[in-house]
Amino acid sequence: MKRALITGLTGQDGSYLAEFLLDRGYHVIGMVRRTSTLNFERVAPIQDDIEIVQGDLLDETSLRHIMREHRPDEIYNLAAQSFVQTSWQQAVLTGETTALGVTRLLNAIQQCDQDVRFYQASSSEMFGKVVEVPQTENTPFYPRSPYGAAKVYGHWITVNFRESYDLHASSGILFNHESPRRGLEFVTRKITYNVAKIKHGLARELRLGDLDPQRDWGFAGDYVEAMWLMLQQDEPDDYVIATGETHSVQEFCELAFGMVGLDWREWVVQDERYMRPAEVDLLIGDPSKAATVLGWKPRTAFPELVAMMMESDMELVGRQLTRPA
Ligand code: NAP
Ligand code: F7E
Repeated sequence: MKRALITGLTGQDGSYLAEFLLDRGYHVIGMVRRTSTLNFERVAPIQDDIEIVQGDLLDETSLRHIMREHRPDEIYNLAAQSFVQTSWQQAVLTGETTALGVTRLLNAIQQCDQDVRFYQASSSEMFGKVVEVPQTENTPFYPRSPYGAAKVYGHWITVNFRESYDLHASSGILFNHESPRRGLEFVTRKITYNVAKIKHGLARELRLGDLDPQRDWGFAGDYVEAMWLMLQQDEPDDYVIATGETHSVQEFCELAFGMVGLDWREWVVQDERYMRPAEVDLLIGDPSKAATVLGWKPRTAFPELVAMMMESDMELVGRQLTRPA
């Protein structure tokens, strides 16, 4: 039985990846950090099938301990301070976790078991103010936030450890991927959850920032398969994972409101508080290397993704309404 360690188990991607690996017969070890209240909501249905271990990307000793005690064959480093907006307010913490955290984990691997296969969750935010359209594995980086800058560091330290120590370390440059399990602060889920509240009469408006940015949005459930495929290759490498389509925040609003018979223009209010000091205007990835080498293709089209999230949030808000006081 193969053993996989997932950092960031409690996040959106961690939960989908854990399900994916359990289905393939893996022993899944999920790293979680200590919190005063449990936040296992996303993994609740599979919690008993996973070995949960405590560790923190800020604490290298905890990572070495996990390596020695649990001897994983594959490590998926999904843990990060992942919210771009917060990265301006907490730039140092973002760097400690999202950048140096990768080095701490790679150090632990290098010292404990160099045969481990390692996946780093890199991001399209590294392309930032894009210098090429569409973006490929060879497009130069131009990050536009402390988060983007931290991910660039995490990406290059992964490449460096691969080249320095011959580690099987791969980096997936994933474009935005969403799901009903997306955090409520990210724009897609903020939209679908609030549209559901408006439709149920629980909210009167939706306050958003810039409606013009365009993103290449895919479904998280499709993207975790690509992470796994990267670690099954004979040679480690870097791959862009994307749909090859781009849509604006406004288009997302139009679709989501339209799905429940509402006109977005009557409900959306623009609010300075959600504008960013520097914006990423346009992201669109070219996933052809992943298609050719990994045989990976996205399965969920954009309207399907919006519909999946809308249906889930309509049901969730409906349940909240009918719950006895
Ligand atoms: P997410 O939902 O924000 O999950 C982040 C996870 O990291 C959570 O489990 C969180 O734990 C954990 N974490 C944060 N700080 C930690 C620390 N110091 N030590 C250990 N764990 C820590 O993110 P996601 O959307 O699943 O994304 C997964 C990864 O892919 C992240 O690295 C993200 O930056 C990257 N990425 C995401 C996208 C996307 O569109 N989703 C695209 C490209 C790259 P708590 O639950 O305790 O907070
Ligand atoms: O913003 C605009 C905002 O926060 C998308 C993370 O998973 O994907 C994610 O980063 C766009 C931006 O995601 C609001 O300005 C407008 O242009 O959903 P988001 P993100 O910043 O693209 C990348 C690939 C990652 O790696 C990250 O970890 O939407 N926008 N109004 C808004 N965004 C938010 N959050 N809230 C608004 O009210």
